[in-house]
Amino acid sequence: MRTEDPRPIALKDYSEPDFWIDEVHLDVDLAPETAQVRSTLAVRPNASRPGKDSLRLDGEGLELLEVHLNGEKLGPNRYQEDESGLTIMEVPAGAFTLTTVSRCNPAANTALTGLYLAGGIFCTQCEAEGFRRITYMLDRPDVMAVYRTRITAEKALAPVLLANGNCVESGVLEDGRHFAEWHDPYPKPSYLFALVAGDLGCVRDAFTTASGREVDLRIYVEPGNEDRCAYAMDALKRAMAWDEKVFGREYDLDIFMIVAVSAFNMGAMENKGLNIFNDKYILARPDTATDLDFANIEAIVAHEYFHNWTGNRITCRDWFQLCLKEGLTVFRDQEFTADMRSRAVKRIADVRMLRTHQFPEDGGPLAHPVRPDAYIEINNFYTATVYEKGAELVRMIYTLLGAEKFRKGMDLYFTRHDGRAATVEDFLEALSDGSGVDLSQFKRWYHQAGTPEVMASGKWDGAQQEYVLQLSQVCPPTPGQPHKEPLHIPIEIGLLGEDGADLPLSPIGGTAAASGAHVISLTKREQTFRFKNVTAKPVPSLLRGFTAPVKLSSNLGEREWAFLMAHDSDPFNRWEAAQKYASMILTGNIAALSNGKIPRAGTGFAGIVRKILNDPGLEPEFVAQMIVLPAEQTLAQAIGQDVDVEAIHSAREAFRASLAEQLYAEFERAYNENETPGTYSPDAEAAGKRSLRNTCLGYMAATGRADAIALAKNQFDTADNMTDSMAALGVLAHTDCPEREEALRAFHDRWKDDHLVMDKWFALQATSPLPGTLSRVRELMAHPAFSLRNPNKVRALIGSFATANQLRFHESGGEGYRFVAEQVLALDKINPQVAARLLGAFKSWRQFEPVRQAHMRETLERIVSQAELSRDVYEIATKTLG
Ligand code: B3K
Ligand code: ZN
Repeated sequence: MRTEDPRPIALKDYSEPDFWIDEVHLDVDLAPETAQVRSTLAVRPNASRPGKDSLRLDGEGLELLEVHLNGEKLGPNRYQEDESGLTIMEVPAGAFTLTTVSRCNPAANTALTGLYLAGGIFCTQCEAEGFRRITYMLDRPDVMAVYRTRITAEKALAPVLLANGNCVESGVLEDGRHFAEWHDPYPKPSYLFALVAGDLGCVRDAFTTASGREVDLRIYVEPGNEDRCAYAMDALKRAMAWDEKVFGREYDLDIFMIVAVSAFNMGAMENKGLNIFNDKYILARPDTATDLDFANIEAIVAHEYFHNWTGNRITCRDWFQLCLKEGLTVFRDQEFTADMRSRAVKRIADVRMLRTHQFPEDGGPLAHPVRPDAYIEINNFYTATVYEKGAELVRMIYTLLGAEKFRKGMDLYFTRHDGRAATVEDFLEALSDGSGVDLSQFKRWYHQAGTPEVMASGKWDGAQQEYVLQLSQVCPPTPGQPHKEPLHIPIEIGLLGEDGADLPLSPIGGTAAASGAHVISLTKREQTFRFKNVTAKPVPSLLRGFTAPVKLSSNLGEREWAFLMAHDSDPFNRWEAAQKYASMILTGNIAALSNGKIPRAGTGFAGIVRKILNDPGLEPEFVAQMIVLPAEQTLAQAIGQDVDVEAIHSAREAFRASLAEQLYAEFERAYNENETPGTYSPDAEAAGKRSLRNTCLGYMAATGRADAIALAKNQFDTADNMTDSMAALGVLAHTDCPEREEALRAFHDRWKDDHLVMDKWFALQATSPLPGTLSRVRELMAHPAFSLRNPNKVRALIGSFATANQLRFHESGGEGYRFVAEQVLALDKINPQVAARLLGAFKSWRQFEPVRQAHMRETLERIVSQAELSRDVYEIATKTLG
């Protein structure tokens, strides 16, 4: 906890460590309340920082028992201990071994970082700085060591003992105790260390790598959950094969293990050879998991596996380089999903995610570059900017280089830096050297925060038969960065002729990027691009595939958006046009509502939706995406200031109902035609049908017609899979109808002993737009299945309320804000990382109308005025206030 205002750590202050540690031997003796750790470090001075005679190690919350140097026990005058570590004085000039014996208390560890005991399982989480809560260490990613870990525990308490690498020895001891010893031959930073011990069931499989290595694959779960691992295992094998094929990367140990635990601060963790997962992202059975759960499992299993090369074999020199592993690995998992499922749908989902989470971050008080230059608490920087925008930067490089050169650059990156801790500069240099493409201006993307705005204005010059496209870019100021330099922005474009087909593009001058005639590079503040032989006035399709994370504005009007929505050959831009068109109608209707005017019914829009619903050539999931209206939060962002959440909600609901009235028959037909009879399969095609069907159900129910509600009730009663059950329950739970409570109760009674399904039940109620939602959320906090100590529960109930229920979180009296703040403060004492995450719900506070703004400011000020805040919450609260 904070005693004085914490000092930021800055990238410019980076220096190499005074010592290197090449080997770590751990001997961990586990009991719930005392884990005793004997650690022996092989230390050697860093030749580039000579003459250092004291060694400073990180250590937090440890009880130090003994210190030995080269086998000799040191008296207390030879070392000094304080709250953040241990200093050994007068160390030898050459290499030496240092042994410490210390204790920590896993059962009392509610922060879930370091070594903790939850649900009867001992488990570790070391990234970013958790290892120092297990034992004393140079706990920084540029110190890479080979680890040998011996675990001892009572066999009845922990029959399974796991750590990184290969198991080299195990055996039975006296008094019902046993041990296992693990050795990981690959040098790694301490943040990739892991240990798990407990009573776990195991599902096994095998994978043979391209070079013939037999890999033993294991998924460990709570006994009883073995029947929910098949999909994760299948995804793992597909990810292993994909990484060999697409990136030429093979797995490098004889065993790969995944452990699923129910108390985990985030999604999963890529510890070497021993990934630890939030069980939400492993366990799935058709009756307990939705299609979205299956898709997330596939993506996250792959993401963590891909880290073995991008993160583990090549790690980060310091935490400022976090995007080096995260942005790159997200890009890799996005490509994997695109190859496994539908590329178009995946791109839409990723851009949706970027816009809902990253754009507000980049445009608000917490804006920071993809490579931040300072932090107070590094755990606050596992952000949408580092991850999602970080992935967009890699994607832009991919677009600029083209597939072949990108692969050459990546190959060079792997050979140059394997086994090392690298920087963003190293990455860009390898990509540039490997491809021959200059990325020097591109590098600005990594240190300049904020979402660039690109303005496009196109004109057809009939006399010259040319299309002239003027582009300009600006990037608004962000905290600490008042002035911005122009960025290198790849923009894919197309021109549509009268019939809606693409015209051949002939750029004039050197405007086309090397890799494709349709990608142009905007590098200056203002630039003009010309295309010749354009014989009739075209409609431009700009930023196809969303080739750059920018906000694009243009001189296109509703007519052109409608045209693009109906015809664009680029599926992303077709979806984009639908969103733009809908957003134009909706923002108009929101203004109309506030001025007492009549909102538009959007018959033109409905007409195109009708055509899309009737087009058998389109994949169902794409159709579903095309017809979903922009979310309330997206509309709030589009309006940008003085946001009135009630007007947004009412206008959007009214428009949904109006579309549903106009197209009821079509929705009903699509509902019936997209049934997926027979055995449930989680594949993308079947999932797409369910998605479209359930989107149609939502529309029909928006009319409030009794037959639509009855249809939802019937689907709820008869569904044989969680996707259809949840979709129907969602409709009922968010509608003021008599079936609501009954369905919620039935669902509860069926699933009350299943903690993952109960999270869905909590989230559904927390996201209800009905009045009374906040009091329901308060009541649910007292439900026996809820606990502030379990991050999934907090996210399901409080997190969904704060971040996925714009209408109710922002109730005009400020009750929603005060409630969430109360929970943030209570949680801060239990788990600061989860508390700080939750506080993120306030980041866009300045975009709301004055009364709400005042409530939010007051709430944030009250948080900041608390005496004992964690660094995590302190940093987010003070920065949010600005
Ligand atoms: N690397 C971890 C995240 C660690 C978060 C630490 N606060 C999971 C991932 O990105 O794959
Ligand atoms: Zn990651």
